[in-house]
Amino acid sequence: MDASDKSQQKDAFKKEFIKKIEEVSGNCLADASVLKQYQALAELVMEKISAEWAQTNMQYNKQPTKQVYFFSIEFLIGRLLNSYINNLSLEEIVTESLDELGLDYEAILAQESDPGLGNGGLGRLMACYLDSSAAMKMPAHGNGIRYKYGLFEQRIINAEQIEVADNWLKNGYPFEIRKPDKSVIVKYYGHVHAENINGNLTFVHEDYEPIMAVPYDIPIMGYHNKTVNSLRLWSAEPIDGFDLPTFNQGQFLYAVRQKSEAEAISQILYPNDSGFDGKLLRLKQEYFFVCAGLKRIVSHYKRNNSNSVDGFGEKICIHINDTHPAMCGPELMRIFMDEEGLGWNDAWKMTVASLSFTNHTVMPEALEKWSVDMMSKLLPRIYMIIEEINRRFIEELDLNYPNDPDRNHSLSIIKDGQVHMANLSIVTSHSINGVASLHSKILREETFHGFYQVFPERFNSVTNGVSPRRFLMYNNPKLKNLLNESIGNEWETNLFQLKRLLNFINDPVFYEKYNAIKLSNKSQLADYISRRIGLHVDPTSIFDIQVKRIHEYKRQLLNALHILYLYNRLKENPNLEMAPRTFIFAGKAAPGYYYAKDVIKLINAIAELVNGDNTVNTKIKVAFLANFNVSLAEKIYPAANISEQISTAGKEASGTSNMKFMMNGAVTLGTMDGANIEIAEAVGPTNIVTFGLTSEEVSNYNKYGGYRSVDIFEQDPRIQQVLHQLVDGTFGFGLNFQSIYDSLLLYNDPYFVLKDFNAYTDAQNRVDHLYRNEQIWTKMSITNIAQSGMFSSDRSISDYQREIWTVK
Ligand code: GPU
Repeated sequence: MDASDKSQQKDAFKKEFIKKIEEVSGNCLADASVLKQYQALAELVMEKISAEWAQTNMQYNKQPTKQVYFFSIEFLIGRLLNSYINNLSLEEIVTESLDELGLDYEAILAQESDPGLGNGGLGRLMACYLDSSAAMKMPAHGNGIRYKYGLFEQRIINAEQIEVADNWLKNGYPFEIRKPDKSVIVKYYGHVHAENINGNLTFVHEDYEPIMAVPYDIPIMGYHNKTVNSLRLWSAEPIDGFDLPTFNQGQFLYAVRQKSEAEAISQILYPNDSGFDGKLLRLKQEYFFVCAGLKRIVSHYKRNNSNSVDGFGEKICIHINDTHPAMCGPELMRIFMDEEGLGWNDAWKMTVASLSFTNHTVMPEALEKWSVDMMSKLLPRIYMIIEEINRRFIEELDLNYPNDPDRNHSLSIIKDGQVHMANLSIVTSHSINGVASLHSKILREETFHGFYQVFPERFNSVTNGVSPRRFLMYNNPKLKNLLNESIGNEWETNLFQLKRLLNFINDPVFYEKYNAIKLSNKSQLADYISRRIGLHVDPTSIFDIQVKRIHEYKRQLLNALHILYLYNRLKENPNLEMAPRTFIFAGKAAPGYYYAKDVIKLINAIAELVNGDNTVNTKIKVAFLANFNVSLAEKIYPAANISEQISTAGKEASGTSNMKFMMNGAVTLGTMDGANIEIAEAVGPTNIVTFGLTSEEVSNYNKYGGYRSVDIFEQDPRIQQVLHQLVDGTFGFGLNFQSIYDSLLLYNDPYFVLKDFNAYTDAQNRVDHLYRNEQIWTKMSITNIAQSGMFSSDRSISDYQREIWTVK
């Protein structure tokens, strides 16, 4: 755009903005708080989106194409304002105008609450997939729960995690539209009986407890392409006075209790990541968004299809994100049979054609198994249908594999008083996929091997990906500019084009510019660290970062024990030759996961010890940053040198932070696990540092035994020293880490921390040597960016389109 065009647009924008400020605050610009500035900007942007949103919806209705719906109990979308502004190509107009008005764009953006409607990778993946679908003009929408309280806010007090409720809606949320006219009723409890209506056997659900599901829609905007899809989140409310049997004054308290019981359903996100705890309220949540979402999808489909569900299986893809939405299978069957009058076989064909399932973990404790007793009482009709699905499935198995009761038992959906949700998902879906190639292989060969024998054609693999808009372009603008000036901007819509960077792989001028940007990003993070925790860290030190949920299998403990060992070495020899390092951690532990909370305590205790010791703190520092969330993540990746991806091999289904780090030029220090393996293939062995047991070795130890952690302990004096320090009063706050000590020795170290310790310290030494050669390190770093194209979620979405949803 030419200069006079631009200045006209800016003038128009400023006028609109000042008027909006008056509307939302009743004040003139000079008296409006930053919060009001944010609200005004958000509303203005929302108005601009709405026109394109309506247009996209009209197009989808006019020319019904295949529509995909992601059903997920989590959507970790992060802040949206800056993404919207960039996706609308308004960033220059907005930032320059605000600047000319004397306002601070960054401060305005910081007013937005970061919706914590997810625990970690699983929920963030959904947000990246929505982002990519819109970027690729693909009709795909999200369906989930509008939790009133998102994931707790984490504070660190005396080294410990303290949880504070996350009231993200307290100032209102400008990017959602409440649609009470699209509310639906969800039915719990009651009884089902069969009735003969006009000669047809019909199942009638009576005496149920009705809950109202009210949808809120959030626009999901494509990149510079005018496509706006929808994320629909459901909120639970009591049925309003009209539908409730009229109550007299004596029933008032009952009505109030009803109200809070109804609202409880969408009150809070369960804070467990990769863990199942079998609570009734969670089961209510799972049915809640499944039932409400499907009801709306079916009625919308019928509206565009002469009031018939014919062809639903070919036109509508219901994608279930892990097993939390597994009741989509029986619920679709219920709708097709009880509401649409189809017979079992027709309903079944459409259901299986429509459903696909992604599994996200092989950890046995995460596999959902609901008690038959609970499920049959809460959801009598659904349970009935699951029983029938299972009966028919076992009947078919008997036909194909006669006299094989072991197989029947192992694949049964219902057994030992429990409903196995993964089995239900597999039987009701035409596709089952893992999230990285190793993970999919483990699903086929171990976790779901029995199902793989029966349905080999259903098994697929799609490696996860991440949004290059959020995790490269918008959070690392300096790098984005350097890329544009060096290789043009085609990479913005086709991330594989980053390969062109390989032309600069030996270019000293490029190196210099690149390293200046990395340093400046590190300085920004250093400032943040100093503001938040008062710790001064050196931006020229290696930024060695592990950020993710705290979990035994992710082995933050291995990282922590290595730091303690390095501390011991430096105490012995303060002149030890090494590049100074800053170890940075962030992540939340589930509130009831005591072991993980002890690990947080240990990291903070080590930080206290190291940072306060003048003989070592010029060489190493440790920072634990509280309250890891999407916004903090965006600040961290651009500043990283080392990406710690050190899970016990075979346990991390994919990992996605590994990809976000890589895109920002961090070098992976990792085990051969999840997507690390594919990163290693993409960059080649000289551009990654790998170590440790392979998943096969881990699996063999688990199957056949042969690992004794005490043997390692007895042979390795370094390990003896650090483990003693856990319990001998080394740490302040009177802290003692007996539980960790016991798990490593008494309970034989189930995640092979001691087994991999030596390999990890070797790998850390290699990292130190590589980093000290600036030429080599820069080359490694740039190669990682250049090869990160395949980890764009745009690539994942096109894999799903081609292989699973068969959308053109
Ligand atoms: N994952 Br199951 C979660 O974040 N939460 C869960 O409850 C389950 C899995 C993660 C995997 O641990 C991670 O490896 C993967 O990259 C991510 O899902 C997305 O697939």
